[in-house]
Amino acid sequence: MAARRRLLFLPPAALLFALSALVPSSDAYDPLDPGGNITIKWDVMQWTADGYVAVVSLYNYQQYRHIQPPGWKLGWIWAKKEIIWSTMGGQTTEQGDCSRFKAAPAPPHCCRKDPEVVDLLPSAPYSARIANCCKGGVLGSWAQDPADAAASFQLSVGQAGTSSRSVRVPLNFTLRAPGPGYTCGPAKVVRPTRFVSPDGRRSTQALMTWNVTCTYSQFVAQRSPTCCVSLSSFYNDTIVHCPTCSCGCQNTNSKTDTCVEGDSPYLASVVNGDGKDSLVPLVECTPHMCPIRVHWHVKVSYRNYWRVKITVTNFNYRMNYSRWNLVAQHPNFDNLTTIFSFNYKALNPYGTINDTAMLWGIKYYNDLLMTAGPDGNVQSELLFRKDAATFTFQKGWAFPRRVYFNGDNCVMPPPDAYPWLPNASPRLSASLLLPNIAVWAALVFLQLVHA
Ligand SMILES: *[C@@H]1O[C@H](CO)[C@@H](O)[C@H](O)[C@H]1NC(C)=O
Ligand SMILES: *[C@@H]1O[C@H](CO)[C@@H](O)[C@H](O)[C@H]1NC(C)=O
Ligand SMILES: *[C@@H]1O[C@H](CO)[C@@H](O)[C@H](O)[C@H]1NC(C)=O
Ligand SMILES: *[C@@H]1O[C@H](CO)[C@@H](O)[C@H](O)[C@H]1NC(C)=O
Ligand SMILES: *[C@@H]1O[C@H](CO)[C@@H](O)[C@H](O)[C@H]1NC(C)=O
Ligand SMILES: *[C@@H]1O[C@H](CO)[C@@H](O)[C@H](O)[C@H]1NC(C)=O
Ligand SMILES: CC(=O)N[C@H]1CO[C@H](CO)[C@@H](O)[C@@H]1O
Repeated sequence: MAARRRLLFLPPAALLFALSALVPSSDAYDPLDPGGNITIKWDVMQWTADGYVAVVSLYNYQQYRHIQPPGWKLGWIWAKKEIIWSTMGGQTTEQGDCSRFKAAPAPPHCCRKDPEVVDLLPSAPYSARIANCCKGGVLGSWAQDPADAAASFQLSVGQAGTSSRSVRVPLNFTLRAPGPGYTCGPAKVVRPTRFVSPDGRRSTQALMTWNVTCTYSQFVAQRSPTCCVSLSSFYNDTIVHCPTCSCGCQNTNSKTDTCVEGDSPYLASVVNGDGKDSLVPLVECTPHMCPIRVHWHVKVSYRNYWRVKITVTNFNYRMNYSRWNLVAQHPNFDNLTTIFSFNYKALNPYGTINDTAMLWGIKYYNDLLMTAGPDGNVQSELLFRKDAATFTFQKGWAFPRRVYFNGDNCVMPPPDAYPWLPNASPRLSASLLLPNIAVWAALVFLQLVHA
C-alpha cells in the first residue's frame, strides 16, 4: 500500500530517476554530467641521456566536481625499471630505495615502482615551479572555475631508453582526491600535442603524447551519503526533515565517536583534538547525521511568478567547504527569472531539456561555507516564472527532483512525505485512483473469463 501510494505520487520523470537510483551501479556514469572526466595528459618534451622529460597535466572536465584541499594524488606503476631523477611543480610522496644509484652525482628523486605525485603548495619557490603548478592539489571544476581546472608538473625520467620505440607507457594509473572515487583507464598513445607560442609565431610539438581518462563514482568512493534535503512551503506548516539516518545513525553507546552536541562544553577540545586534520567529518548530532543539509522552502506564490529560498547548512566541524557548489533539478529551471546572491549556470547535458541548474557562491562573498556553527550556512532565493501549462503546487511539483552538493547525490525525503496542499493530499488521489484500478482489473478478469 505504502509503495503504491509512493509510485502514484511521483511525476513520471522522478519515477524514472527513483528507479535508476535503486539500481546500484559500479560504472561511473553521472546522468547530470555524462561526459565528466579528469583527463591526464603526458607530453614527452625531450629525450635525455637515459630517458626523457615529460610534462604531465591534469584537466578537470567535470562540470561541478572539484578537488578540494588537501588535493589530488596521482599514482602509476612503471612498465620497466624507470626512476624519476627530478621533478618540477610537484613531488612524489616517497623517495623509495635508491641504493642502486649510489654512484650518481645526485640521488634520484624517486625510485619506487609505484610513485605517487602531489602538487606543490602555492608557497613553492620560483625555481621549483612550472606553468600551471603549485595550487596545493586544488582543481576547480569546468563550469565553476575553468581557469583553475588544469594543473601540471614536470618529470625527468631515467632508464626508459632514449627513443620513442623503447618508451613504455606507465600502467595502472590511480587518482585520489585525496580519497578513493576515481577509476582511471589505460594510457592511450595519441597524436603528439602541438604547442603554439604566446605570440602565435612558432609552434613546437611533443615527441610523444599519451592520455589517461579517469571518472568518478560515488559508489567506488564507498562513501555513505554526505548530504540530505529538507523541505517546507508557505502552504503547509509541516517541515519535512531529512530522513533519519540519511548519512549514518547516532551510535547511542559512544556518542562522541560519531558526533558532538552543538552545546557540548568539550566541543572546542574535540574539534581541535586528535584527528583535527582528518578528512573524516566530525558532525553535529542530528537525526540525519549529515555534514550538509540543503533546505528548499517554497516561499511565495505571485500571480505570474513563484519564489524559492535555498539554505545550505554545514554540520561538519572539521570542514570549511571552499568553492562549494550545488546542482538542482526542477522542471521550472527553464524559466528561472532571477537568482539572488549565488552564481548560476544552466546544465544542459542532453541539449534539449534544461531543468538542471548549477549554483555556487560568489567569490569573497559566500563561496566559503564555514564550519558548523552560527556562520555555517549560505542562502539564496530563486524567482521562477510560472508556465500555465505545467505549474502546480500539487503532488510535490514545487520541490526539486534531485540535489547534489559538491557532486554527491543528496538523500531526499520519500515523496509521500512532501508537504501537501490543504485538501489535496496524496491519500485522497490514491484513494480515488485505487477503486478505478480495482474496477479495471475486475473488468479485465471478467473479459478473460468470458473469452
Ligand atoms: C572527457 O571529457 C572531455 C570533455 O568533456 C570529452 O571530450 C572526452 O570525450 C571525455 N573522455 C572520455 C573518455 O569520456
Ligand atoms: C594493474 O592492474 C591490473 C588489472 O587491474 C592487474 O591485474 C595488475 O596486477 C596490476 N599491475 C600491477 C603491477 O599492480
Ligand atoms: C588528450 O587530452 C588532451 C587534454 O585533455 C585533449 O586536448 C586531447 O584531445 C586528448 N586526445 C585524445 C585523442 O583523447
Ligand atoms: C575555517 O576557516 C576559518 C576562517 O578562514 C578558519 O579560522 C578556520 O580555522 C577554518 N577551519 C577549518 C577546520 O579549516
Ligand atoms: C536553457 O538553455 C538554453 C540553451 O542552453 C539557454 O540559452 C537558456 O538561457 C536556458 N534557459 C534558462 C532559463 O537558463
Ligand atoms: C501538510 O503536509 C503534511 C505532509 O508532509 C500532512 O501530513 C499535513 O496534513 C499537511 N497539512 C495540511 C494542512 O494539509
Ligand atoms: C510561462 C512561460 O514563460 N513559459 C516559458 C518557459 O520556458 C519555455 C522554454 O524556454 C517557454 O517555451 C515557455 O513559454
